[in-house]
This record gives sequence, C-alpha cells and structure tokens, in this order.
Amino acid sequence: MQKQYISLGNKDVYNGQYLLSVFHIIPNRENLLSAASEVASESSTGSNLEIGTATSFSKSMNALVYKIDEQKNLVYIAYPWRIFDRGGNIQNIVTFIAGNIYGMANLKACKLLDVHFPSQMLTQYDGPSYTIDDMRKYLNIYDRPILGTIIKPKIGLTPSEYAELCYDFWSGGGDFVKNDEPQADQDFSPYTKMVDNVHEAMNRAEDETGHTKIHSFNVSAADLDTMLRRADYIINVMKQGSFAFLVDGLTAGWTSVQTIRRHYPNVFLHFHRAGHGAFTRRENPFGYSVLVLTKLARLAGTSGIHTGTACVGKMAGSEEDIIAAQMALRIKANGYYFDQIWSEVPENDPDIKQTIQQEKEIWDAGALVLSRKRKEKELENEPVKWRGINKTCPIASGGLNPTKFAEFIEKIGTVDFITTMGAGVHSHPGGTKSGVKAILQAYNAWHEGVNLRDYAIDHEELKQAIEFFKVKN
Ligand code: CAP
Ligand code: MG
Ligand code: MG
Repeated sequence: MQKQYISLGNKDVYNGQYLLSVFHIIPNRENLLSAASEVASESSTGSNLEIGTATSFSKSMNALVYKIDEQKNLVYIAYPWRIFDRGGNIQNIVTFIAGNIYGMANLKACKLLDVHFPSQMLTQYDGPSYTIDDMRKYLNIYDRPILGTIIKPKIGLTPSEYAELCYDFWSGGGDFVKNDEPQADQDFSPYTKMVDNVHEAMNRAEDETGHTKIHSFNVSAADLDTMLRRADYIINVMKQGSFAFLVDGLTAGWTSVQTIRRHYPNVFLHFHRAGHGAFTRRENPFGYSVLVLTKLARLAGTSGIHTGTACVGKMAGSEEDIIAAQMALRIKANGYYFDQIWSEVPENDPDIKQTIQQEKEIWDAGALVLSRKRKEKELENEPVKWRGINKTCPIASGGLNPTKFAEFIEKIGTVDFITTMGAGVHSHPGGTKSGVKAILQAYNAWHEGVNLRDYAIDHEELKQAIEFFKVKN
C-alpha cells in the first residue's frame, strides 16, 4: 500500500487541475485499495517501492486515488494535468495513464474505462480544425449522413482498377471513398499512380454527376517524412476539400496523428483505429475503452474516427459505440462515469450553458427531425459558435450494408456522421453502382418513414440488396 497516493474523499480533484479517470482493477493478491495505490504510483510519480528521493513539489504531482467502489472493482484516480508534456501531446498522456500499469504483475485486470478532461486542460490541446461541417459545405450535403465506401478487395487492385471502382461509387451517387486501412505504396499499386488515377476518376464522376466528391487517402507510412511527402503529393494533385488524410492512428501512433493535424489544419483528418480491439474489447481485462480512445482522438484533433456500429455491423461492438459517437460529436455528452463538456471555459459560462441547451434540444428531437430541419435549413436553434474543442464525427463502417442503415441511424440518434460500407456496397449482386444506389434508397426509405420492403417494390437495387443480405422482416 502506498499511502501517499491515496486521498479518498478529496474534493480538490474537481478544481480543474486534474484529469479524472476510472479504472476497473482486479488485484492478484492484495486488496483493491492497495492495488489502486500501486497503479496511481506507477502511472504518475512513483514505482513499486516508496522512493526516498521524492521532494515536496514532486509529491504534489502524485496521482491520487480519490474514490473506490469495492463491489464493482472500480477505482477513481486524479492526475494533476501539469505532469503531462506541454504543447498538447496526447502520446504522453497515454504513456502515463495507459502505459506501464498494464504490465504490473500484481494485477489480474486493469482497464481504463473513462476519463474526464477539465476545461482548463482543454485549452492546452488542439482539437479538430477541419470538421464534418466543412466537409458538408464542400459537398453541399446537410440533411443526411455522408455516404462513403471503402474499396474492396482491401488490397491487390492496380491503380486503374482501384480508381474505376471509385468512379463507379461516385457516379452511382456516393460522396466519399476511402483507402482501406492497409493500402499504401505497394509495388502493384504505386502511391502516386493511385493518387493520379483517383484524381482522373473523380473529375469524370464530378463532370457526370455535377456533384463534388471526396477521397480519403491513407497517409500512414514508415516515417513522418514519408507521410508528409505523400500528403504533399496529394495536395499538389487534388483540389482543396476533395481529399481527406487517413491515418492508422494506433499502428502509426499518436505522434503521426498530431503531425498530420498540425501540418494540414485545413484537411479532414480521418482516424482509422485498426488494432483497437486488442485492448478495447469488453472481454479484454487490460486496456482502455472505445470511449477513452474516442475522447483522446478528439483532443488530438481528429476530424472523424471510426466509433463502431453498436452490434449492427460485423465488429464486436456495444452500446458504448453510441456513447462514443455522441462524445465525439456533442458539446456536452455523458459517459458512463463522467460528463464531458468540450468547452474551454467553465460550464457556468452563460454562452456555453445556452449552447449546451440548444444542442440538447436538437438531439432530443432525434435524428429524423435533425435530418428534416437540415433539409429545410430550419436550424434556427443550431448551437451558436462556441469556444472549445470542435466536434469529431463518427465514422460507421464494419459490416454495415444498405439493409442495416436505418437501424444504425435510429441507434446513433443523428445523421451527422460518415458511413463507409465496404462489402456492404461491393458485394451487391448488381455491383458497386447498384450498391451505392441501394444505400441511397435505404436512406430515403428511412427518411420518408416507409418500410424497407415496401420502398423496395419500385427500387430495384434495394430489392436486390434485401434478397442478397437475406433481410428477414
Ligand atoms: C470495413 C473495414 C473497416 C472496418 C474497421 C474493414 O469493411 O474497411 O476497416 O470497419 O472497423 O476493413 O473491415 P466492411 P471499425 O465494410 O467490408 O466491413 O469501423 O469498427 O473501426
Ligand atoms: Mg485549443
Ligand atoms: Mg478496412
């Protein structure tokens, strides 16, 4: 037991000087409070033994166990946020609160479930600069989700084959195409050739449809210089607004995410979270939650992050995906353990209070009302311009298909997201173009409140999708 890291009932932790956290901890042998003090020590100033070199100042930087729930094995730890690297560094926060502690031999479980960033701390971090609102202006789409796809097969197409599928999706009515997360500079698809071919396909599709289109290019690479070279090549070829930069945020790392955010503040930063399941899945006793990942990504300045499909798609998800989506989008959102307000001024600021109330009214009205208001541009109570961390948009992907779209929209409660369906589009019996038409038809059925099967009677692509995806009801 390291008593200098325990301060149960301490109310100072709510004074804005602490990042608050809650962990699920199961000790091997010792009691929960003792294990908690070891975690607080190892994740802040200490080690496994009390050190004689601590000073009165260093002790003031100790993390503090301020609350404990023996029944649920929950431990609340407050971190003085001055211990984190200045300059808005996310990687350093993760190293502290989700680093060495997972290797501690005296624990059977240690999972960071939620975090709370106080307003004063938010001022130190970038937050998103280019948001889905900017993307909506570019696309002139306000009243529905942005409809995207991932090109499949995941890898193995030549640049022209790849670009042709992009053209099919865009000319069929789709808005947004992304590289799949491992697509990079493979010998059978040289990076610059892929970009050039996408550019030509996009021009063709825009000329034909009269609508702007977007492609999200994976700029993850072996080193930052190569990432910047790829990003700069895209900027030289594509017009502003027509591209996003995708970063495999976990395998390329937080430094890569923040480098792209800081070098290209006018580009949509698309965070793909490949690998997150290794530590976010509920059955994993060690790691941190989808909610924590999403909050860190917003703080880092991500414009859009995959937040899962809440069991509607193919990935192991949960209701937490919906909480994560709201945490990404809203000015104020409630986590399981902490409310989070993303304003850089305290909650009792009159502007912020009004903005939070306005946003709540829009959200409580529901996705359909938001969609209709956006269509008629009736958003008279759109939250006023507010001071704080801009929104990150949810990206809904894995395993979605046109027949599951309405169910997902109802679950997430908003249309303010991007969907990127891969197999859900390219496995359509009529091919990619029919796949995207089926998504649009499925959206319109939901928006008009018409049962999918009824709507499909005179919409062939949706009818084929219902057969193919074997929709029961
Ligand atoms: C989806 C996907 C995405 C996953 C990521 C894939 O393809 O391209 O990377 O959705 O999962 O490679 O599986 P499908 P998440 O649409 O064909 O499933 O969005 O949960 O992070
Ligand atoms: Mg700021
Ligand atoms: Mg993928």
